[in-house]
Amino acid sequence: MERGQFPKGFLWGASTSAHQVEGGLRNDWTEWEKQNAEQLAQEAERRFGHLPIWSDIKTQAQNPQNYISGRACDHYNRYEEDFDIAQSLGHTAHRFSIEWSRIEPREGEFDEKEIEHYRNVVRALRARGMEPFVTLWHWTQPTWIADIGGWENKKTVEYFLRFVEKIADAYKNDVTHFIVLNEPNIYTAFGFITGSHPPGIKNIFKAKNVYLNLRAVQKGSYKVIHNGNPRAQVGIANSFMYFEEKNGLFFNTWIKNVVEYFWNFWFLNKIKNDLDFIGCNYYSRYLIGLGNKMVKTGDTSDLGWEIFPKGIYCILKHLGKYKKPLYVTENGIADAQDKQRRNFIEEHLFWTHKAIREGVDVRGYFHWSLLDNFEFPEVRGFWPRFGLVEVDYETMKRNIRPSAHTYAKICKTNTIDLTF
Ligand code: IFM
Repeated sequence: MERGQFPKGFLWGASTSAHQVEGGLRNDWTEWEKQNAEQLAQEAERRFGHLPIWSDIKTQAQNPQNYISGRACDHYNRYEEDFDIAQSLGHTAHRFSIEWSRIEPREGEFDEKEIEHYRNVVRALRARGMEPFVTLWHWTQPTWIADIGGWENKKTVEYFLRFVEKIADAYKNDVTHFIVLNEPNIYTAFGFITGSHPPGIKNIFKAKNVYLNLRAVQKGSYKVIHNGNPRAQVGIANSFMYFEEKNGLFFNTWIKNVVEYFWNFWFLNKIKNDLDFIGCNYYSRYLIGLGNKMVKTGDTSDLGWEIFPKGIYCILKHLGKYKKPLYVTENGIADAQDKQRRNFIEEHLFWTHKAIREGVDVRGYFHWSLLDNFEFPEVRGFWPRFGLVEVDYETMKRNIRPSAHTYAKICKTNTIDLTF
């Protein structure tokens, strides 16, 4: 069996975000969830009825409680137990987000206890030999920010930069890797164009303003963090989709190129001079264009997303042209039965390794996610199971899935099987 070696010091880990795992939050999303849970439960069949697993998820998806993040995984109280598991699985890094609404629950009032909490989180990781990757914004805002119009309001840029300054200063001796924004493209598209998640607006002009304000904070944060912490490495975790035309129609190729540019590269091109590294979140391929598709499509996840491992290679190769260190900051699959996750991991890492062999500077891989969690894009709720570790939401018991052991072998040996 031929095994491929990853570069020395390659970081292996998993990602989470505060709203999805911590529990006990009060922010703009928790308020929106309370107001919309009933309706989301009523719409479940329209949204998810086409999925092959519909009969398994129907009861949960039609229950309003599914749409309330509530206790989530209680990770806020159980992070040490969760990091013990990650350590036992050979992880050498971990990505998590700091929740702005905890740090600054009211305008200008910074909660020192919460700052201390995240300092303890960072130290708990370091004590277990894991490098912390700290995301500063994973879509949620304090309610007072929502009250002034959220990201539509330029004032939010100012407030966010003040929060970043506070964080950069508080953790200047503890944190090196900061990810300012998570997936500004997904947040803006679902929050302000399709309206399928908070704040639930459908207005392309507002979307444009939000996107520009997010661009301003990504660039501004780079300076703010470096001022306080010259050693810091500052990046972004963007959603990159692999787009392909449905068939060879000229129009389809043209529209595919336009969509690809605006989704994958427009934001990145605007901020590229204010980045130390690029984080790539990759999940699936999307076919674009008119007419019947002529390309063969593969298996799908519980969410109906096509599994297309080669896409990660194509995207990493393209990102290599930016000549910055790259990290795969998210890659994973909703797979409650854990039947596909093992192959998913091995195949995506096979293609990642190929990109590295061909000279692309990829320095780490973070699986999404360490734990099952509240799947909040488009408020899908608790039924999609993305975790290496299963969470029983009644007892909060953690159960390591078999695929997590496959991934652990890769992490511990820093190699993958090239002949599977
Ligand atoms: O759960 C999300 C995460 O919050 C952002 N990236 C995609 C994941 C899966 O949908």
